[in-house]
Amino acid sequence: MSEKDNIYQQQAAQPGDFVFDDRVVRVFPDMIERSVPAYGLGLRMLGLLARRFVQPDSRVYDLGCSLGAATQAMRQAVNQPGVRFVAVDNSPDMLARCRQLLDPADGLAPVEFVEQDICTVPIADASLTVLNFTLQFVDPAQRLALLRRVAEGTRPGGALLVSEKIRFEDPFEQELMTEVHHDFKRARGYSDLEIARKRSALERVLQPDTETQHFERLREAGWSRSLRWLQAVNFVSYLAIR
Ligand code: GEK
Repeated sequence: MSEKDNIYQQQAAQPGDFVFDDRVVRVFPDMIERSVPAYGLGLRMLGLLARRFVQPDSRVYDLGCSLGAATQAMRQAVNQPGVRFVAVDNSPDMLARCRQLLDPADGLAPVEFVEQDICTVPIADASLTVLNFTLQFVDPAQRLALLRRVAEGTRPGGALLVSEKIRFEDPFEQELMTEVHHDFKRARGYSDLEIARKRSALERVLQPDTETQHFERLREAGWSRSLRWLQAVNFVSYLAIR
């Protein structure tokens, strides 16, 4: 059971840069559910996408897996034979908890846990790779190379799912979507102070791209088709096909 996220409630908490440490791990399910509109819907739909795109005897990568929610949604949906899941995260605390939560003896497809930077992890024989709200934390200068490496390690007909917080080119749209997102967080019980502190903690760590940047980079990285398949306010999910 996840604890309630009150990390930014205490007056003493001076936000440094946001890090995925043990304190975040303990509240993570509550934090992401109350911060990312349609996070749960995206996971439920991911199961359906996995059933469509995962190929027999291939690998499925969950890059920046956190507590393994996307891996688990896909494992529960996929019924193709010989599929192996690879769950990667560079936060030791996250991955340790992920290992505890995913039962390797649950009768579903096997999972390999890898504690590594997703920018260096080998990708091979993939039919589906998921970057569910992770690319936004990668150094912008490394994003293209990462997507290219994933493309090179993906079978023909395989897919990539990239969910991200995005930035809008139009200042009016950017401001409105930011406000609506803050309204969403307020409606889920976060105070104005918590919202402001989290925003400042994420400022240097989470660097959102525009939709144009996403589509152009996916094309340059070798993905033949890409499209937006889900959007809730400024949180968008793209599907790219090899
Ligand atoms: C979910 N996908 O629940 N290498 C490896 N892991 C990284 C890197 C990196 N370079 N940068 C960040 N991470 C999950 C949610 S959370 C999204 C993903 C959020 C990891 C980081 O440690 C964290 O666990 C995850 O990416 C981002 O479907 O907190 O907004």
